Amino acid sequence: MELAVFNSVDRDEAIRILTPCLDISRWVNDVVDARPFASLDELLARARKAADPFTPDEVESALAHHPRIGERPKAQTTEAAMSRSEQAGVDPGDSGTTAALAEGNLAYEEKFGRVFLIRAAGRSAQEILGALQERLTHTPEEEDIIVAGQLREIALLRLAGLISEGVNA
Ligand code: 2AL
Repeated sequence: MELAVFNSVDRDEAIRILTPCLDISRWVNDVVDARPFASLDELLARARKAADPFTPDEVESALAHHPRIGERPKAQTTEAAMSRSEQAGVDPGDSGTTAALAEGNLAYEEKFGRVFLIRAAGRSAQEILGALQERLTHTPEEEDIIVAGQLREIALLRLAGLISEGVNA
């Protein structure tokens, strides 16, 4: 969608467009109400600013929308399609890596009480597994910072993938 279109759709439609990037209504409303944007850079800068910091409750609720790495969501929603495409580097046919990821996910959930979250786009399954094993050694406080950063990265990549500058920008 071109930025000019995003700038001009009604508020409800703009909310509907942004929500699959990051389902935190404070963030969505902040970005939607800052329209119109003169450039994609300006939109992304605002989106980044509104995503820093998150409250712990915001992180919690946003994480509920992210499936585990290695478990590609099957739903026909924009959000599920984005997650599937982000996990393109994880081959479900590679049973060894899939099993190691499943085991790591479980260990992470037991230690930190929430799903392991990583920006998967552009990362191979081996890289993700390495990051998971490294992050298992962290303290909860260290992980709080990393998880918020990964949520931001995922949201901004999704947004940049949805909105283009357009020919007249
Ligand atoms: C995800 C997801 O859905 N997209 C992404 O980049 N990472 N999930 C996750 N548990 O890290």
